Amino acid sequence: MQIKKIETLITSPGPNYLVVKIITNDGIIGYGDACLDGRTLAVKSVIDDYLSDWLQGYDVDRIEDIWQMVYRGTYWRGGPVILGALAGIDMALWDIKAKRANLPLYSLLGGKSRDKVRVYHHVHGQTDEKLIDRCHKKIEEGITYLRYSFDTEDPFKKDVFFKQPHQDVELGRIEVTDAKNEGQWDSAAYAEDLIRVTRMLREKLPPEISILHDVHGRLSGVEAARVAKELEKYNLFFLEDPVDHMNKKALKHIKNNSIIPVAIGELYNTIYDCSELIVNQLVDYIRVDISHFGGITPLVKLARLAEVYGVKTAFHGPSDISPLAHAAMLHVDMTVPNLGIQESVNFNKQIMDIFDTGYYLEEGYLKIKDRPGLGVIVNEDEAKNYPYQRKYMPILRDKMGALHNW
Ligand code: KDG
Ligand code: MG
Repeated sequence: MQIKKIETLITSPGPNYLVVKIITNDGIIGYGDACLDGRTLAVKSVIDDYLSDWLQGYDVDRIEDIWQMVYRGTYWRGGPVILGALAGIDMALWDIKAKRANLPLYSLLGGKSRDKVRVYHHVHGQTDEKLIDRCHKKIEEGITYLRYSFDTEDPFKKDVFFKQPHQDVELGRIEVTDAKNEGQWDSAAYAEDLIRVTRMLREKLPPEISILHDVHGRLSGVEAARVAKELEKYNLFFLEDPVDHMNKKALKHIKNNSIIPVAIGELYNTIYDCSELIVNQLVDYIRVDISHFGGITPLVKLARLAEVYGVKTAFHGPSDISPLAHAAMLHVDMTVPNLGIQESVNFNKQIMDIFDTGYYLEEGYLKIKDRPGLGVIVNEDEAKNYPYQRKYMPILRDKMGALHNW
């Protein structure tokens, strides 16, 4: 069976979602997710202008070979744009393979290691009261793992707030429509507030509720090591991206100075970018993003490598990747023995009307319906109602006006 056609479609029922559609010569359709927040059109161009003609006629069964061809055969390797395009194609090919076998994808990956997958959701509060309130709402929904974020008031200037732009995606999108609207940042104030808010949450929430925080690469090595040491006593499930993902040596500093579980990964694009962290056990949870990492094929390889070194998975699952990506990760989560947790979101109604997900949330766990393939039904007519919207990623600047990680 051969690839007859590769198409892309963009739908924007909130975030811009880029969907890859592969049609085989005998009419089977596979879908994949190639979303890349803020660079959607660049990924679309790689697929439409470089890959779709080239891959026409290839045997759909040869997923690994097609993956190697696109990754190594094109000579210029790496980066989220190319790996995003490859992810969409890889997911669509796995969708086809499992549909042909009339099996849910996890069955081809080794079968179930568990019946359901534990998830964490985001909670954000501009004030302590709002944050606690939001936590209670989530706990009522059955969510027991909460990733918190908060606004920090400038200690020197009343009514100026340092906002964490990766905040609770259910309450507001990350992208901005005005790129010139830049935010302010002060790491010292944030670090103190992080310690204070964590203490407050631990005091006010029941002890069985797990809390975790995403630093989003905003601290330096020494700042992060100090914070990690302070937070040790509050029993965090993990501290995510405590430093910039390329500052790998700083993770050693953090590990040498605290026993806090560390999670990192959403900005790595290949296994070659992060395998040393696993092998040297500088990370406890590896949390790459399937849509920026080349799809299911490398995700499974990474999970297997992590298993050997006792590292768990906690794949990146924000709302800026579509339910197709969430479903694909869930199939991997179902099968790997070393699942830690899955980041997840409640998608809004417009998104759910386009993507009939094939999975559902029940008492804080995701469960999968045993549909063939990824199990997601894509309503293309509905998708057309939401055309592409131009959006940018946020920008933060420190008090001297220099750019800061957000
Ligand atoms: O588009 C960027 C988001 O995917 C990212 O900021 C979300 O850090 C994030 C997370 O852990 O969900
Ligand atoms: Mg993150």
